[in-house]
Formats: sequence, C-alpha cells, structure tokens
Amino acid sequence: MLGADEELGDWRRTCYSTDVTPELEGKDVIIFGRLASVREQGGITFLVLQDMKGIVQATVHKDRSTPALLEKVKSLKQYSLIGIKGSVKSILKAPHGAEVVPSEIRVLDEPRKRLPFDPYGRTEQGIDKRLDLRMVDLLRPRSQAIFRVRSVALNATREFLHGEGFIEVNTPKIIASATEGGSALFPLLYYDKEAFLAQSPQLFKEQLACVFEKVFEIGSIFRAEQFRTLKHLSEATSVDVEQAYVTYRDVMELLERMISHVIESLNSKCKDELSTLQVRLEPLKPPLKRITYDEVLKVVEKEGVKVEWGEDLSTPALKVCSRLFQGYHFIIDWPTSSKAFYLKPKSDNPELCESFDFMYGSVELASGGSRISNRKDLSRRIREQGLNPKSFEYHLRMFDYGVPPHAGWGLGFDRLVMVFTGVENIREAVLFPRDPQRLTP
Ligand code: AMO
Repeated sequence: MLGADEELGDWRRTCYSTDVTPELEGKDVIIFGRLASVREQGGITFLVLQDMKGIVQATVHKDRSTPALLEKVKSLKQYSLIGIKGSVKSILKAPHGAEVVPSEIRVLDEPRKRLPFDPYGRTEQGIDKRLDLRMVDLLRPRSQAIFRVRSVALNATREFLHGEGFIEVNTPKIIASATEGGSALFPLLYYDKEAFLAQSPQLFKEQLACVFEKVFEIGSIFRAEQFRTLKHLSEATSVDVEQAYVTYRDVMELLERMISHVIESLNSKCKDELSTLQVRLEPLKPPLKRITYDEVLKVVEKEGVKVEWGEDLSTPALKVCSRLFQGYHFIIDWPTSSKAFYLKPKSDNPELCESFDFMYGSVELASGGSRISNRKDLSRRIREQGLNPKSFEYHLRMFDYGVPPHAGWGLGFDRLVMVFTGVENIREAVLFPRDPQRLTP
C-alpha cells in the first residue's frame, strides 16, 4: 500500500536511532520515528529519522532497491511518522557511524497541513507562535533538551529526598482558604460553596510533618498573578518540603545539598542536552553565602538604591544583589511583617522572622523558614495579616493536640529549570504554560 495510515502490523522497534552503530553491521533492524528530512542526491535518497533518543540516517539507492520501495520513497513527505525495516551498514559520515539500508518502509501517518514553522530549521520563532502549536515546537532539539533536563532534574530531586528519608505526599488542590496572603486566589464553585485553587500545600504539609516528620510534595500551585512577567505563571510546579524537629538553618542546608545533588546528576546524565543548550553547570560548593535582609539593605543603599525597612526587595535592589552576590545565595532573617503568617518570629527580635529566600542572581527560586508551632501566636499573626482566624479553624485545631517545632521550604521548580537550561522566559521551561493570556493548549 502507498501513502499514509499503514498499519503497524507485527512490526516492533528493535532499536532506537542512537543504537544504530557500527557494532550492528549487517544486522536487520526495525526503527520508528518522524521523518525530519528527505533529500535526493545523485541517485541516493537520504532519509533522516528522529525518535525519542536522537536521529538516524537511512539511504535508499536507486540502482539497488525494488521498484515498490523506490515508489514509496518518492511519495514520502517530510514530518511523516514512519517505520523502516532494513540492515545496518557502517558509514563514517552518518550520525553514530552507521546507517540503515531499508528493505521496506511503512508510513503510519503524514501531515495533512503545512507546518507553521520548521522545527528542525535554524530560525527561532517567537514564543507565542511556538506555544500555540507546542507539539510541533517540542520537536525542536532545544525544546527537547530543556524537557529532558527537566525530567532528569525532577527525578534527581525525588531521589535525593527519598534518600534523606522523606515521604512523598499529595495534598488537595481544591481548598477552602488562602495560605499565601499576598498573591491572589483563583476562586471556583465547589458544588454550592466557594472554594479556591491551592496557592501552596503549606498548611497540609505542616500538618503532615507533625506525623510523618519528613514530607515532600511535587505538585501544581496556582497563583492569580495579574501581570505577564518572564518569571511568573498562573500555574507553577513547586517542590515543597516540611520537616519536624529542625529550624530554618537545617532546611537551608538540606536545600543546598539537594541542589548540589541535582546539578551532579545533570552533569553526568545530560551532557548532550546541556551542550545543545550551551550551558555549563558549575558544581555547587555548600555552604552558600547567607546574607541577612538588614545587610542587603545596607549594601544596596551604598549602591544608591534605597529600600524602606520592612518592604520587599525592589527590582533595582535585586539587580544590585545579583551583581554583588552572583549565582546561588540565601537572603535570611526577613521582617516578620513582610512574610506569610506561619513564619516564626525570632525569639530575640520578633520584628524579624526565621525565614529565607533562596536566590539565583535576582531570581527567587525558593522561600521557607521555621514555622510558628503554637495556636495563640499563629492566630495573632493571622489577624495581623488582615486574615480571619475563623477561616483557618480547620488548621488551628491541630495545635490543640501537640505540634513539634518544624521548618520547610517551597522551591519553584520551573524557575530552577530556567536556571539549569539558561532560558530567560519561564514559559520555555513549562510544557503547557498558563498565564493571564494563555489557557490553551
Ligand atoms: P512562595 O510564595 O515564596 O512561598 O513560593 C515558593 C516559590 O514558588 C515559586 N513561585 C512561582 N513560580 C512561578 N510563578 C509564580 N506565580 C510563582 N509563585 C511562586 C517561587 C517561590 O520562591 N508556602 C511557601 C513556601 C514555604 O514557606 O514552604 C510559599 O509558597 O520560586
């Protein structure tokens, strides 16, 4: 049969593109993938097939192939999904030093429309155009590299936390009240009640740390961000950690060891991807610099940028910090009034709390701290933040039954992937990003 929509039949992949090497010389193989290019030159048709591992070349010689195969090759369209049965031949110039000489080709599907851009081309399209047809965009080697790095980083994160004895939990994303005061909530109708999408698993992870002692969750957080920036999404992925019987200093140390482990993993497992992205990841050498909020205010003022005590750090202030402190660092001991209600004020100076932001240059990657662990103080802080303790009764109740000292952090995983892959727009690091302008695909 000619053309698209042939059946897979009894064909099954015997190897991936990258397995086609001189060691397989003379062996019969079946490969599948997308036809990245098809080109005829001097009686030879060169096919380049892309699969999940990379690319492989196949060549069809006019004078050595059956008429049926030649006719099939003539009808091949770029970007079709095809299977090739053939034998392996060493050839120096081919990728991985070998190619496949087809005896039969099956066309499983072919594009019915012209692609809006060439995923294998050299010109990079604007992000909006690419995101509108993300599946095609993901064929680009750069996109592939970003999401392979993301997957390896995710796996390394889990591996590290499991290795440290944490258990992975999943908490509800439909919730009754805000946890992260400042940033807006997405309301939704929950049967006949108003509910919200979770801004973070904060209160759940704290409750769970009271029982399991070391918990982590990797999941979506929802923030009704009003602005379109390069670092904010309406739905982001966060790595949340909570641990009992420790303080913020211990969980900062845990975080830097985790980042160090993830970087090591990427350097050993993602060499090709990092080279496609032209990124070098320097090994992390803990302990990282810890600068207090008060010190930051002093040094930025020296550089001509004034921040009122108690205020969040402005963009110009963060720019100065990123120049002075470069790379990964912590900003610690923030004003209590500037942080969420659950953070623990310092016993020797309650104006400050046991808190930190984990930074890469001017980008906040994570924030965390020691938590308030008694009901009276927490209710007071909820009121001080202009929130109603009644809405948190379901949480405050747990403090009646004994709560250990505990601390934790939330790490913006998409932002971390930005750092690892060197992309400037967070949307590049997320498969199907959500922002105020984008709800599809
Ligand atoms: P925070 O609100 O600082 O803290 O969020 C933690 C981290 O999540 C990432 N992040 C975002 N990433 C992309 N788009 C957004 N709109 C967005 N909002 C936040 C950031 C940020 O550092 N419960 C606390 C954490 C804790 O104390 O354990 C929390 O949610 O990288």
